[in-house]
Amino acid sequence: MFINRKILTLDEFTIHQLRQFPTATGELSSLLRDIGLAAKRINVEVNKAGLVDILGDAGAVNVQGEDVKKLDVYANNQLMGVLQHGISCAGIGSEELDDIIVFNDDVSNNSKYVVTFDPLDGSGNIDVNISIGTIFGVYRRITAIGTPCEKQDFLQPGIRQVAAGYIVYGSSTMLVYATRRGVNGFTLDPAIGEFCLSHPDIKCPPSGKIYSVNHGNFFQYAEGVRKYIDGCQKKDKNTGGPYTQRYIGSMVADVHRNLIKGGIFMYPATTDKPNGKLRLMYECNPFAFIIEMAGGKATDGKNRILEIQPTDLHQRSPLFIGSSEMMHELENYLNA
Ligand code: P6P
Repeated sequence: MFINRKILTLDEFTIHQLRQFPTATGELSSLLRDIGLAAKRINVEVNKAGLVDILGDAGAVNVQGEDVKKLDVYANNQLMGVLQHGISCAGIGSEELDDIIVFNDDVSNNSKYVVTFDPLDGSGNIDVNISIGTIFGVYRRITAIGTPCEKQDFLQPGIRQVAAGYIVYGSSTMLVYATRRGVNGFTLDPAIGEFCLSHPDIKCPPSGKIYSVNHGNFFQYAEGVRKYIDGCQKKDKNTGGPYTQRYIGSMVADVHRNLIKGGIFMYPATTDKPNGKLRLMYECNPFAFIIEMAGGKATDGKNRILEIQPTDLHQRSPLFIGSSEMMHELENYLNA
């Protein structure tokens, strides 16, 4: 009987990684598997979202007599649940919650990591069936093991992440995560209910032909940004233009495409949003870690995203992220 050992599930992959580091405790591998479990549960509900008229919208009671929750609340609860009942996480910071959640039980207090996440980014796109995603970042806590985690464990620069990743609920459901050993992508096989290694050792192409930005805000952008966007639209000696413009309005889908194909994604500061729209801790930092581990770059227009010292769990940051050569082209315009 032929057993296809080439297809590694997420569990097999993380255990294989663990075997290469005999001194590792396995906590990070266990945490990543926990997130994978939550992602599978979220995926089931996201795929049913189109049936909300039948199954009932948030606040309704479904046929099983359960309260139907908004999908992002459901996603938040799934992630919080698996992490609280795992062995690797002392607490979480979520886009859905005003403050951090300190799990404060014996097992959690003895855990090494804290996790920030946006449980369902782009959830406004659910009712028009556009891809959405979950984004997460993992930090090693700086307070003493054995004590409840604290806010300072979360407000660390993104360079202190030990892992980061996302799940994109699209034409297929993919989980991509980065550690300092590289970036790997796993596609959910519904037949066996497992994430299977489909994109090993992802590298962001150093250049590409795609630029992603909301043109509706064009006249609110700084002059250097507007000049770069012009350069993307025409043959320009300072850019590889003309490029193709692709903007889904769902960051996980846009950045995932540019990670695989090469490209640049921009959410600049605008006059309405002088600090940009995207959140540093659970949108910009995780993607900046992933893109840098894949060979790309991420800045706020001036500073490397991963070196920004956070002061608030929900602070926003402008974001420019993507292929290294395209980011270099952009910097020539921003620094002109
Ligand atoms: P705009 C979704 O709401 C989100 O946070 C990101 O996923 C997406 O890239 C961005 O906002 C879109 O914002 O202002 O262009 O609609």
